[in-house]
Amino acid sequence: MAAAQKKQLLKIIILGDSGVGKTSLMNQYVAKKFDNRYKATIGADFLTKDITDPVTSDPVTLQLWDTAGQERFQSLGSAFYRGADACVLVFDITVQDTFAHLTSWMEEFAIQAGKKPYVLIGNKSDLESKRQVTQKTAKQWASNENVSYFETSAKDNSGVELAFQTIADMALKQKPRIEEAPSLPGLKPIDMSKKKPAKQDDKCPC
Ligand code: G3D
Ligand code: MG
Repeated sequence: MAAAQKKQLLKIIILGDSGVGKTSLMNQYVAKKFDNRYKATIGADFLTKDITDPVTSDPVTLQLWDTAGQERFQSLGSAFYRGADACVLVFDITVQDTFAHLTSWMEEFAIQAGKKPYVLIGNKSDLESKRQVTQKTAKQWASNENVSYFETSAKDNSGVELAFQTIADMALKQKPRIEEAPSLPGLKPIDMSKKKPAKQDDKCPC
């Protein structure tokens, strides 16, 4: 019988101002595998999507965490961020303020989750005539922060798959593989270099 496959779990959170399209993007990405379990205790929704690790071909479950609207008050609570492996930071290309607030979202993520990969999404690319943030400005911000920038439309499903696939790949690369998991807690490796040398005058009974 074949050995059970190891399954990696990645927690990816989606951040940005209210109305930028976070929920729409997640629904669009997950589409065919919708899981709307509501986490009443922490006030957040997550959806799951199964993908395959492009390097090992092992199965991976993406757990995509959406807010339940609390982002209006910028208080998502530590449970939302806890254990996050990566982040998708979203603004709306038609609303300048949502771009101006990116830095504070990014800083909050860094404080709460530590140094983890993230990507930047400029959403609503179908509304080109209403654009307030140029591609050049957004790309410059992303380049300064050393992150990838994607323009998407959750409405016409453009660029969505690529953006989420990219962040999943980045998160997988920085997360230890299951078979590389650290050794059992409490067991320290023995440092042989610190072992006392045998005394010269030891009487050997043999
Ligand atoms: P949020 O989860 O970030 O708060 P939502 O944002 O996903 O709830 O989206 C907010 C509004 O923007 C919704 O419209 C939604 O339909 C719209 N929207 C989301 N993504 C896009 C997009 O790519 N293009 C366009 N044109 N609209 C988008 P309503 O009218 O329901 O408030
Ligand atoms: Mg929402």
